[in-house]
Formats: sequence, C-alpha cells, structure tokens
Amino acid sequence: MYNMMDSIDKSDAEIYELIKKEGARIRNGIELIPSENFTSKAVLQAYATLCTNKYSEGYPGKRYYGGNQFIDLIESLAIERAKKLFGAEHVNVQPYSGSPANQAVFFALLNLHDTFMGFDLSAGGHLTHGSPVNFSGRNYNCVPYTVDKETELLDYEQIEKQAEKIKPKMILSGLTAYPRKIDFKAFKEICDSVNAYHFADIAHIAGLCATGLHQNPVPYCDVVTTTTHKTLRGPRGGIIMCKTEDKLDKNGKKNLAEKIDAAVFPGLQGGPHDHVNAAKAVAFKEALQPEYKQYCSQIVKNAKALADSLMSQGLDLVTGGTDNHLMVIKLVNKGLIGRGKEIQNALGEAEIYVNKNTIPYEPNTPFNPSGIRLGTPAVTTRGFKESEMEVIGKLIAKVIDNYQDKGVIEKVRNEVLELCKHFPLYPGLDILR
Ligand code: DSN
Repeated sequence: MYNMMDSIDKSDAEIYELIKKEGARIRNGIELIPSENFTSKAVLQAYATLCTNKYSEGYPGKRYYGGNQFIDLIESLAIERAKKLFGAEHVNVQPYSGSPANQAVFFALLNLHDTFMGFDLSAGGHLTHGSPVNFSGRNYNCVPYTVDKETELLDYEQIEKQAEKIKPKMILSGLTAYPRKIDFKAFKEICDSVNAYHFADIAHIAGLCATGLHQNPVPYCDVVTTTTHKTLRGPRGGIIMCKTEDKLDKNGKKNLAEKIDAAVFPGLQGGPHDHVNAAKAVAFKEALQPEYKQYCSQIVKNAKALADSLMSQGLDLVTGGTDNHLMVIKLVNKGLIGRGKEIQNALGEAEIYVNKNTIPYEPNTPFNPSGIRLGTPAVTTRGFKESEMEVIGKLIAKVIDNYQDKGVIEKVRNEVLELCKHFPLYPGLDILR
C-alpha cells in the first residue's frame, strides 16, 4: 500500500479530514464532469515528491539556479515524450495550466488589441477563447464565431466568410462543450487563405487526438495547447506545442518556438513546477502505451452509450449526440429553461457529478443556464463500460424528471452507491480506507 497521508493526519487534522471526505465523495459518486479524470497512482506519486522544492527558472541546460542536473533530465523526458505522443516539433511543458498556456500563446503571437477569432463560450468555446470577461477578450479584439442555429454544428463556410471579412491575425479552434469532431484541416485552410495563425486548444480531446480517435491538429496548426489532466489523465497542468517556423514573421529575430518559450518564461511565469513536470512525464509515458489507446476508445464508446441512453429517455442533446467524450443535455424540451443549476444540484445530491452549461443560443444566463454537460473520461478510468452507461443514463433522466422530489433522488443515490461499490477507486490508497 502507498501511504500518502501518514504525516498529514498527525500534523493537520482539519485538512486530513477534508481530503478524506473528498476521497469518499469521489469513491462513492459517479464523476461525469468531462474535464475531470483520475490519474494513475504513479502520476500521483510523482506529483507528491520533493521535486516541488526546487527552483529552476529557465529551460534544460539554461537555468538561473544551480543544482538542476536532475530537473533538467526530468523536464527533457517530459518534452521528448510529449513530442512523440503528438508528433510535435517543439514542446514547452512549463505552463501551470491551460489558461496560462493560452495566455502565453496570445502574448507570443499577438500585439495588444490585435484581432482574432475564437469559438463563442456559450456555444462550446472557453473563457480564454475571447470572452469579454477574460484577458483574451479584454486585451485583444475577439470576433467570435459560433455554431449554426439549426444544426448546432460548426459551419466552416460561415467561419471562412467571417475570416475574409474580419482578416484576423489568429484563429483559435478548440472546445470545452462541443460534442462533435473539429475539422482542424478546414481551420488551417481558412487561416492560410487570410494569412492568420492557427492556434488549437485541445485541452478536452488531447487523449483522443494522441491516439488517432480524433484528427490530430498538430500538423495543421502553428500552435497547439492542452491541459494535461483531462483525457490525457496526467497531473493538473498545461503544455504548448508549436512549429519552429513563424509563418507571419519568417525573418524575425526569434523563431516561433523561441517566441513561445520566451512568453512562458520570462514573459509570464517564474519557476516551473518541477514535481508537476515529473508527473507530466509519467503521464505521457502511460499515454504512449497500447492500453491508453484502448482506454480512449472506451471513452468514446461509453459517451455514445450514455448519449443513446439519455435520448432513449426523452432527453434532447445538443447536435443530437456525440462523437467525442462529452455531451450537453438541453433542458428546453422538458420545460426547464434556466434550470441547469437546480438539475446539477439534484444530480449532486444523488452523487452524480455534472456541470450546468450554456447551450447554443442560450435562452437564459450563464449562471442559470439551460444545459447540463457530461462526459466519460473519469468513469471510463474507473472501469465503467456501455452497460453501466445505459443504467446511468436512466438514473440521470429519473432525477431530471423528478428534480424536486427528495424521495426519488434518495432512491437514485442508493443505486449509485451500490453501483460504485463494484468499481473501487484507487484500491489500496490509504486516504480511501
Ligand atoms: N474548466 C475546464 C472545463 O471544465 O472545461 C476548462 O478549462
């Protein structure tokens, strides 16, 4: 048994108890938030190491502090493994997470107030893709593109027309709540036609891209970012992948890779989190194994099974289904416009964890939206397969149809607890005893 907690329980009983409760929550519940996952024990172990103590501003072989001979090797392994996983020319593994990674890309490629196009947040983009409340929308001029009102799909002809009119310096492709495949090649062609950078944020679908279950954007992009903790199943963190050549600045003093590195450090960050980079390296090695491809393929099968089950119970899904790891339930046909928060809470009481989400052309507000987003990376790690997905779809529908009925919620909760007992999480980990 790996005893991670034998010191905290003595030195900080309050935090120990709370971590234990969080352990019980994830063990007893069904985790369907599509951006969450459960790392391997090896990743947790690498994360919880003394590498957290080191300072190593700079890059392997070019540090501002001494004593980095082993940190250099750790970071270099993380870089080489990420390059292999995605076929990338250059990788920076230092971003603290996805938002800082995206911020570094903006910093490297654009000047303040430059115009770019990003995917509208309410239709499936991310805050850092140009939302007016985020640095990306406040410091740069974002002209968002969105999905077609009827099909709820990205309409590449429309995006191309918009790009011709706007002449953006960069187009950002990527998703956090779009349940279909993205045609990164089509985005590249649009970018080439208007001489714009193509930047893809694949935080959600990185694992599917690395294993060929989704088109890999790396050949079609100038820069690609991803978090490392979603489908990639690594520690909390981010990475940036890019080409070396800067197509809009071929004779500049720095090439694209140098610009990205300089934007991360010294541009935005200080010392890299070396314990996290060690854990990233472990996760990338795991993702290079054949079992990881099987895992990703099961994520997609499970998502389809869950979507089918929800639809068979009369629930409407954005775009009518899913091609990836996530789906968004539209509560509109159930007369539940703006009830996403209540439904999220009712499902939470039944130990089914999801998040409220806007739907395309949201009729209500982002805080009280009309959708529920769910996904299968975490439950697939736990070992759930299609038959469990069918059951879970029915349980979710039961809660949605009776979200104010405490008796029904309690019955569903008991079924959830029973199901989870058969799929132990982190067996042998001391915090979950
Ligand atoms: N917060 C993440 C998500 O849930 O999609 C994106 O950063």
